Amino acid sequence: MSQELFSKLSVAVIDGEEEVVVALVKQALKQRLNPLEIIRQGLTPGMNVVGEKFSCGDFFLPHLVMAGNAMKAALSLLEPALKAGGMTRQTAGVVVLGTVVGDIHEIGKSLVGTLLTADGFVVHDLGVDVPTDRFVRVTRETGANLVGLSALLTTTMRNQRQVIEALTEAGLRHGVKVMIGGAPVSAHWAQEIGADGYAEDAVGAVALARRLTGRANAS
Ligand code: HCB
Repeated sequence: MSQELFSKLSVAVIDGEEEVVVALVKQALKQRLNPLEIIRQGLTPGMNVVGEKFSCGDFFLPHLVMAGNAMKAALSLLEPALKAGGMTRQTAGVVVLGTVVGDIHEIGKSLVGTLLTADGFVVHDLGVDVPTDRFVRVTRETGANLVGLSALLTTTMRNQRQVIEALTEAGLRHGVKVMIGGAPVSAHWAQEIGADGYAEDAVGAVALARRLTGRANAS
């Protein structure tokens, strides 16, 4: 039953049907389906198909925009449930989070922020297209112990390296861990640019954040 609903959700995301997506998410919440599974099995597979179709020229920019809007509407409906399902309430650490300069993809980054908040982290979400020096400034001002960098474009991945270098130059790198994510990014890239870790999705980002901040065994 839930599988059928997840498939419908994927199709609605692919079609960029925001109203249908919203109605289906409401239905899923009413059925008490796990919000993370709604994202994993319904919304994300739809987004992946949109990306593939865009790659091969079947879809164009408006399709990305419509799917993006549908996903954002869905996530704002799911956010209260995601936060209510938070695993712990203790303050776990302070995170500065953002999508690097030149890149306006926000959905994945925001989802990471929501789940980190739910897990007890204090999250300073700087948004998208964040200048490198802003990451440095806010890390210094907040005393953050973790920086999360998102990049969805092969052309902006290198700006993750730029932020790490700027943190080093500012003398902040020893006191802060850096985790990276985004579709073109990998564990190998994290190693290459001197990041402390890579997470494939928001659940992985929470686990990584816990590990990097010394809370690996916390419930
Ligand atoms: Co965009 N776009 N896009 N796009 N877009 C991608 C990313 C492509 C892969 C599509 C494709 O060609 N297959 C592609 C990039 C190709 C490349 O560089 N290799 C692409 C392109 C080319 C572009 C433009 C250049 C298109 C153009 O203008 N011609 C343009 C770029 C503008 C710019 O940034 N300067 C563009 C624009 C857009 C929008 C604005 C229309 C829209 C974004 C809307 C928004 O965010 N408000 C958009 C969308 C929606 C996509 C796709 C379809 C979905 C992205 C998404 O939201 N996924 C995407 C294709 C794809 O990725 N499959 C496509 C869902 C979220 C939940 O996943 O991977 O973002 P996520 O995040 C995960 C994960 O990576 C991890 O956790 C998240 C949650 O699970 N994570 C982190 C992310 N950040 C992390 C940070 C951490 O510290 C830890 C983990």
